[in-house]
Amino acid sequence: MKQFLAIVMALVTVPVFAQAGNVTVIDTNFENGIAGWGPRGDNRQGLEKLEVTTAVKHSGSSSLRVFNRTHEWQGATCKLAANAVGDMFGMEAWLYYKDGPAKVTFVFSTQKTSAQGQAYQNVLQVQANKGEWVQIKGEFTIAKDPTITDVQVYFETPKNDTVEFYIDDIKFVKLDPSLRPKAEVNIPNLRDKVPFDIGAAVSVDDVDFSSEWAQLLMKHFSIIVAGNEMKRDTVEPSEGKYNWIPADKIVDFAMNTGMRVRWHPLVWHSQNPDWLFKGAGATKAGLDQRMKTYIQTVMRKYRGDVDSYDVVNEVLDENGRLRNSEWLKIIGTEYIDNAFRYAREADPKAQLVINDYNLASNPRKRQGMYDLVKDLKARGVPVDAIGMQMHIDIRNPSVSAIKETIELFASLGIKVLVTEMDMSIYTSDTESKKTVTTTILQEQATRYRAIFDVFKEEYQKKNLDAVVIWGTSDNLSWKNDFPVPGRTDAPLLFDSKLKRKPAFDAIVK
Ligand SMILES: [Ca+2]
Repeated sequence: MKQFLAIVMALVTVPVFAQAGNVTVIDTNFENGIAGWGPRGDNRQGLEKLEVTTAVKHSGSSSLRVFNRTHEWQGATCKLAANAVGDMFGMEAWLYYKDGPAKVTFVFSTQKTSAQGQAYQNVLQVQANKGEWVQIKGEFTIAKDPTITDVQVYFETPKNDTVEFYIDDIKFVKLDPSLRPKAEVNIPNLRDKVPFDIGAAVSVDDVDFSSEWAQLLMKHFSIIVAGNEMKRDTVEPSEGKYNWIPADKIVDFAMNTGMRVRWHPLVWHSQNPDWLFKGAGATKAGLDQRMKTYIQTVMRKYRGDVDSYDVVNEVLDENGRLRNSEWLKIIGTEYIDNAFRYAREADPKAQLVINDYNLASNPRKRQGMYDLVKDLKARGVPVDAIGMQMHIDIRNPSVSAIKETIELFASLGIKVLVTEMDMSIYTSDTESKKTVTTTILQEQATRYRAIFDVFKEEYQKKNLDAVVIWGTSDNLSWKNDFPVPGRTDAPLLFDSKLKRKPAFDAIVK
């Protein structure tokens, strides 16, 4: 499943900006000039422009106008602080536009520069209505990475929109250390309370030993998988030029803490580098070679460290037929066979997984997966396990459907993994934002418990191998702002302050 970049929400329980220990690092109302704000990129053509204007304002008599944008990443940027690494920040700003589509999504992002280059992260987003000021507000952490030499904060509209926009009343504070989330110490270790290996999806920021998220991971989890850093657009941005830095950090963390590592994914239709399906190498034989080279380069590098791979990811459509991906169109149906064979050749001991979503909730897709794996097995293709992503919600699919799906797949003589579990508090892609009440959290806890009871039973029957949760704390879930911008979700076992939720208590009890 597509994972959006980490989104960090406001902590509603504390009036963040009022804390005495906070240090203001940016405070601009554009009443006295442009301060430290400027256009993004090298702006070589001088196209994008910024100016202080009195035509529109949120406060006082002026605001910052951002115009002549030719790319969606162009916006307004400012240096965060002289020494920003390892600190947590609170931010707020007001945004406005008056010409263009009825709605525009504004994104607040960071740009971190180190010797390796620049890393960009979308931190917060807000949907604006034309002609109305909207506030963007929240918190974020800059990882304690001594190689970072500069941190910029900026506002952009990265969903293919170059509208002219206005900003006013921007404030950034370095948060009082007492406000930072802390992993709870005197609670049971989740990993000791379930019989199977239990994992979590992480980002490279989480595995810094100074991070409280790292403390949480070490205490509760025995497997990690990268949410994004092991996807091909990150690993091989141009052909043959590999960027191992983020994946290495995650694998090193696991090796240093005695955790297993899963690799997600090797072959997928999404989050690929632009060159992959283009050029002279994008023929049937050429693309097959590009697939083989990638699979075997990754697996030989991490042989002995990474022990489980999503070899192919999301190869089925909602009708249970093969997805009409570039892989299928260019190579043909044998791309799946080949991917598994190349993988087995590169690392005979690794667990090779076919991973997909909606397998418990969509009977056609479940049957399609069963038929596909049965056929692969019959032809001797080395597939070891079916990965059920398990992005589910607080009502659906039923516990019995989950159990039946695991047992159906296990009847093929292979293992089942739960690879990306989370449980949205929303039951549709259109439901609007709601308050996370005790009742909702209790309902979620009851359902998590019932499903984990099935996992335990299926583990004891030797059907289920491991369970991976798609994240740690709710604020880092990809479910925030997706698929409804501005809608916050609470699908995981820990809240944004890293406190255990009723779902955690229900599982460990
Ligand atoms: Ca102003």
